[in-house]
Amino acid sequence: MPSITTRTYAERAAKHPIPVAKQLLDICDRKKTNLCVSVDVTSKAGLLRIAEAAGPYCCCIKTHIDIVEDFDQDLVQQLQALADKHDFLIWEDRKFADIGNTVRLQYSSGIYKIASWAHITNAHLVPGEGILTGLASVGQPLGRGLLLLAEMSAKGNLATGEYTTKNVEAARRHPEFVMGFVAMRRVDEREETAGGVAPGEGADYVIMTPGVGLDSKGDGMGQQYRTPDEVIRGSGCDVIIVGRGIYGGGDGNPNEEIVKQCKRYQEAGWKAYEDRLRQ
Ligand code: S5P
Repeated sequence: MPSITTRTYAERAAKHPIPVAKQLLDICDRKKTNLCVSVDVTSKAGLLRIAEAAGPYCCCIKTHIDIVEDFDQDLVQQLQALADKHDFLIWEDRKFADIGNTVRLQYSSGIYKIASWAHITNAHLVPGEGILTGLASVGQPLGRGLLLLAEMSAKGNLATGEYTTKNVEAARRHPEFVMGFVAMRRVDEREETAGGVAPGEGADYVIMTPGVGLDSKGDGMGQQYRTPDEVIRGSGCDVIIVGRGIYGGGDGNPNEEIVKQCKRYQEAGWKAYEDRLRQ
């Protein structure tokens, strides 16, 4: 059985049991992009402007909806319309981290009603597996997918070693809902090799990787950047997540600069994927 990293996005999409993971892999194949753009701006107009500019070049737009000062339901309706128009998924980077009953309510209710519009969200395993039961009770019936933060990009983070392995083990016990990991490398194959599951025979997890930048190595606040080639070809991850490298920080670059940077990262990410398939 070939390792996951030697299969194309299209081959993986064709066999993927989780509809939203299948959809994401299909978009990567169709649009020839493994770029997820992280839009971390604080205004509704800024978020929509950047999503409109970046939409044609990415497979996914990642939001931090709780930083938007003038949030309203119209924002998510407009974002959903852009997702349909440009063929991308929406990932709300909520990083849930509480007991099952609390995250169930945080995911479904309140002002944001995340589950009603975000195709993907993510969670920490710190509270134990009840967090997965709680989130799945809301997200699974809606066809949503979850990423576990098995590793993180920032300097000195504690998501390492046995904690990372526990994330992969927990994911295997929730195969209908956990579609993959935020991680810095192919954490699932390391576990497969160590745990006696032959590479490729386990579930197909989508590895989405932040800390990607072509011009900078860090931000002075702990973030650490690697290149698309290091992430996709070198470490076997599937999707690059790029924030400030594209939107530029603050209220965001002008549209022409966003388009230019999107094309640059899309091209670099796709070349790294093609090089990986040839390895
Ligand atoms: O380990 C992580 C996990 C995430 S989801 N490190 C991260 O940086 N992120 C997120 O990715 C972070 O919250 C931010 O939204 C994005 C990286 O942004 P950038 O501007 O540094 O590219």
